[in-house]
Amino acid sequence: MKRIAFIYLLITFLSFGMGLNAQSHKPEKRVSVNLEHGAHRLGKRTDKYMQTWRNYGLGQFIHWGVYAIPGGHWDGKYYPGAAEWIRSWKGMPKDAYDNLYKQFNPKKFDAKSWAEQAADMGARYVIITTKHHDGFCLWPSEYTDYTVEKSPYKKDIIGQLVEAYDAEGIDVYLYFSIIDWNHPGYRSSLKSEEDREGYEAFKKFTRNQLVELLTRYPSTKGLWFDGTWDPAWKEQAEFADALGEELREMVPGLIIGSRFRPDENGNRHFDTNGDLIGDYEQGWERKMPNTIEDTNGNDWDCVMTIPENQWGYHSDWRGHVKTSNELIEMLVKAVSLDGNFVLNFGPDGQGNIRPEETELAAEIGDWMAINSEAVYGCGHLAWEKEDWGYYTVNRKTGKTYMVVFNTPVSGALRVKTPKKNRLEKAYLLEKPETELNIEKIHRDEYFIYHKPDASVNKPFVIVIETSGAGTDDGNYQKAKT
Ligand code: H76
Repeated sequence: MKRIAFIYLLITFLSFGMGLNAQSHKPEKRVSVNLEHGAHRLGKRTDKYMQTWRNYGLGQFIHWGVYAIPGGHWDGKYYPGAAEWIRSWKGMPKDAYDNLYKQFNPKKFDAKSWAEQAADMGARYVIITTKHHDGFCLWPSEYTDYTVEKSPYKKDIIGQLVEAYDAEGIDVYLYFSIIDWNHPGYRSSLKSEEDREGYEAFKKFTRNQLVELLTRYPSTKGLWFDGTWDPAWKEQAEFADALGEELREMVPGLIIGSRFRPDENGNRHFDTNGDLIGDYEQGWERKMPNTIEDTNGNDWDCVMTIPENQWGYHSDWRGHVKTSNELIEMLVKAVSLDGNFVLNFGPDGQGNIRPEETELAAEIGDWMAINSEAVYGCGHLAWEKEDWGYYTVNRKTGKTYMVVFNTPVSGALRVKTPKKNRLEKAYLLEKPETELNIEKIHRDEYFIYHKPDASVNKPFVIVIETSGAGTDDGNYQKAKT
């Protein structure tokens, strides 16, 4: 048995090569072994809950916790890492960090205004940190004292957010970190019997907290796990599988991505056979696929920070900060490749959303107010990719959109339709009465002429209509949405 496992590992190593360093890339070469804790389903989930998820397009991520108080600084020193990781920094005294909760009193926190802002931006779902790696709980957990209840603020933050986002019709997903620097039994890896004993207690605690969360907040639509790269967790295939099933039984249609349970060989995201574990691929963090092939035909989400790598509040953003045009492009690109785009917000220690985020949310919201039709309920259209931007197609109606980010100086936007599919009509989504000129160049190849006014500095959407074979590419239909 051991020998077989070794040979298997060797083959895996040789055939997958050294390039496999990302969190989740499907192994090139498929093998087929029987797994008890591998993928429990092949292909996409087709139920109504997952269809709702698939059609969100845009989501909001919230990272909030006691790390928002130091905001990436300690003792006048600048912490160059991600603000929510400051406790792990050598310049941060752990004791001081673990006592920050005694100052946690966000007087400006107003769940309703956060939810309204997210709705105005066009977010259809939100992922909220219930507990990040530091272990601080934003709900009054009965399984630890390290919670908001013991802070001067006292009140249940998750409860307020769930209520406020529910009221806005924004579906709530709970972020939960498997790493917990506060729990005495927590270990990143298990090196001794003592470690293992402690970790058993930690596993019970983890299970209890998750059951507690779904019991307290039954409108939760899914769980977004993090920190599951720990070697200790990678040994917990059986436990995590059973836990996942238990949680799924609590909430009909519960959605859990691929960053949760490992298979029995410790493979994450994709099991030993190369099949996706969980309901969608959860490895596109601060990066995106470039082609539909990169997605392996799976559902996926991309979670994105506004600066380079800051999730929690860092008072001093350095380096490139993304603009609304960049973020809108990422959103549309995600939708065009059958994914969701989730934009992160890191409120400060008082509960304010920072002004930069507020401005971007408003700019994205202004664009969505006009163009969201090309986002919601839309997915991939398997036409040749063009330099001007991205096609999206409504999964139900087949209505087809060109979202244009780069206008050529000629004003001629190339469209190549699939065989026997004629381009009949093109008009601006914003001004449906303005028909755009279409010129046929070769067979199946057309130019649509449109050059926006020089003052236009936002992407725009052209609706196109075809006749003949129809726009059905047979690809998005597979999802039965
Ligand atoms: C690394 C890491 C964590 N995963 C992101 C979603 C953030 O929570 C970051 O701290």
